[in-house]
Amino acid sequence: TPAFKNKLEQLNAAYRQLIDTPNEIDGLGNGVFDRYKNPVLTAAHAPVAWKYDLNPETNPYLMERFGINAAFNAGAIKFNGKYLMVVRVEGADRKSFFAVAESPNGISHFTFWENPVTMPETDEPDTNLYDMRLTAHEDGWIYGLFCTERRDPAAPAHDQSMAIAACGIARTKDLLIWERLADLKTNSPQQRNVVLHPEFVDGEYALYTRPQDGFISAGKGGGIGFGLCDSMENAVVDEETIIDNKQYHTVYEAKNGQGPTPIKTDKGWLHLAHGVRNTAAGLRYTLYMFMTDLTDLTKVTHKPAGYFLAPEGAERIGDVSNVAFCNGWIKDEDGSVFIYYASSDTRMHVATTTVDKLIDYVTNTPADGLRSAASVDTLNTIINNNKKLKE
Ligand code: M1P
Repeated sequence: TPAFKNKLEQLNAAYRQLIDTPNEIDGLGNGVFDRYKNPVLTAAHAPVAWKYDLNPETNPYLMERFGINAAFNAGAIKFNGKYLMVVRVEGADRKSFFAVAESPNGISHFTFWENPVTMPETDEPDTNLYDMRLTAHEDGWIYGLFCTERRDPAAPAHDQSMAIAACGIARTKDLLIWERLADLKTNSPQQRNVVLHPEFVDGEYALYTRPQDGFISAGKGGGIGFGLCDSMENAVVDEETIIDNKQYHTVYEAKNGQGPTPIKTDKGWLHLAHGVRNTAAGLRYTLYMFMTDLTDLTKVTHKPAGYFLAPEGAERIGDVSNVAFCNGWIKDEDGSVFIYYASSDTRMHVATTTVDKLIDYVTNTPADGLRSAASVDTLNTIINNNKKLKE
């Protein structure tokens, strides 16, 4: 019918306009990174052909048959000259799945590939999958480590929210075909935010983990752990050493988790992580950074005080408000860094910087003195040094 045709034209035009929208740096920034005016990916970026049955016979009202709720917490990698995100897409049914979106420049025109990722299941099917970290490992595979969530078999009938989170593992050469491997085994009852280090360590695979006692609460766990395993097929980490713990009265007081795969620099490994604290308004997630030693990966050599990036303005509002989360960044050949962060479990943004700036930030920003008086001392040092410049 003309009405069907007309509505479809409007839907296609709106989609095209969104994908074609350029992006630009927003404001002066803080010298460390630049934010951008537009999010790089949202639920509205889902192709029309995902949401609608386009056959007028079976969908005469041109209704959405598959609602897309959010596009967030994406892993990222540069592949064949394109900037790719493996996005956590969440449907109206609350299930997340992975889908690849690609951009020619890293800051705009992100377009989903035609089909989402078909992730093979293990013998114990996943109820929900999310938050993939991509690592191009020196063994030649691209690994995707993600959270697989299933109902806790010990949950009583009246409790339909008790869940167990574990680390799912898959590998690929082209991001199209994925080989699913066995879930990671560790000693922790719950495991999220697991990330594969890109290099072998003494011939073994090295993993950043996040042991925790409950599905939401960290309990005795909650820090960023580090462990080794001899194979990614039936991967087992017997021993986790906490390299970066949660700490009283910091932005990572309640729990923390490794973000994307660390970036190697000549000064050390750059890490981006999220820290969580509890407030009267609920959990607040911000991003922070630290650096580890080039040879001893368990040694944190530098750690600036406080957050690196916190949700701002419209970023503060979404399905789970007051959340900044990052599990993907790309280091380009020229030293530029594209940080893909999600806001409030709803949409994806980019922040750009360089490896040199991140090294400067991590090595020259004062550490947390853990007391108000120490913060005032730090501030006075800066102010008084600036006064001397005027003399
Ligand atoms: O809702 C905020 C985040 O909560 C979880 O993060 P963490 O494991 O550190 O608590 C995850 O579910 C993450 O996906 C989500 O963005």
